[in-house]
Amino acid sequence: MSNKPLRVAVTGAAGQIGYSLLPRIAAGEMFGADQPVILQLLEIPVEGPQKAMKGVAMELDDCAFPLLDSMSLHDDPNAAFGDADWCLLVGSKPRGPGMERADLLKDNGAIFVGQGKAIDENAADGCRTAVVGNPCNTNVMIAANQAKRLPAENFTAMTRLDQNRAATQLAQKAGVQVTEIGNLVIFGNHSPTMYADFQNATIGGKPVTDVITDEAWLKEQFLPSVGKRGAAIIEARGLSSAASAANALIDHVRDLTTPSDKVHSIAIHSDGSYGFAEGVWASMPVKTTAPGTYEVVHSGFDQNDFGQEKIGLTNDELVSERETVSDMLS
Ligand code: NAX
Repeated sequence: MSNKPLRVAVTGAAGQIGYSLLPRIAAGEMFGADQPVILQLLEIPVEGPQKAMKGVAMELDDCAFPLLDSMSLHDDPNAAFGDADWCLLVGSKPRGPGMERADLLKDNGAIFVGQGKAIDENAADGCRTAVVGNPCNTNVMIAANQAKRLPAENFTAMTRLDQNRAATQLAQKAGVQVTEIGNLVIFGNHSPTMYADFQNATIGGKPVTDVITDEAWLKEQFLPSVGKRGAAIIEARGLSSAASAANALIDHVRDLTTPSDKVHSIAIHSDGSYGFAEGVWASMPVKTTAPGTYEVVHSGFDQNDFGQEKIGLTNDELVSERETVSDMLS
């Protein structure tokens, strides 16, 4: 094993996504079977989460993962992001009962101001950051805005869980394996306004709309069901998605570090493609051109009036989130 270990910082290490995610990173599922990793774990400076993070680290030790070079545990983002090649920002404050979305945006925004600064000052040159903590599109914008040393393109947010959810729902409706679903992309915000673009997706190489001819189901059941799947999981499990979210982050980073023609959904710094406002972080189709580097895919995703309207709505929400946190952007 001759590769130099990658330094991977993970926030929210004692949380439920962290518990599903960390063993899979240490097992090589994110960065490859010949890539050792150093895990730099961050939790809030509070006794309970710090103690729980130690317990997670003990379990990782007990797995004796050959690829886990070492671990360090932190309560300070400056130390946790030191020389990090990847920062996986999972931890954030959950929405409490009666809390307005604007309050959630501002409370979490403050976390991502601090973490963006800490990444700017401490992470490796070329560090890539992926944000999971919600509201992830706006949180990543805030962090990137603080980290001027690094290009905005190095900051992404996760919509892969939404893509995976949508793929399975289409496959189940059509009665085929999920591997038959192609060209399926999420546009916009990781929120119920997202648009799972079934009109350009394929099933067994044919347009979805040729295989699933029930347009009312696609528009009135499929789309809301993908957008509200997180709430349905909470209703069923009493807890939010964790194993599927960790799995989606594995997919997100693995596909972003593996150059190929495969199209996947990630929320990126908008250059105005697909009509998104410049400078918001919007999910759209990309393909990976070099490890950690992507380009927006333009062909194959033409939008009719319905698609344009949906993209317009999710863009409006992203713009309004940006306005809510404007005092955190310089
Ligand atoms: P948990 O509440 O189980 O864990 C979050 C952990 O983050 C806690 O241990 C907490 O102490 C820690 N934390 C909070 N602020 C921190 C900070 N400033 N620095 C370091 N650690 C901090 O939540 P979990 O289920 O793991 O979910 C984590 C985040 O993922 C939430 O914001 C959640 O909304 C978001 N999700 C995003 C998804 C996506 O598709 N983008 C889907 C799944 C998930 O809902």
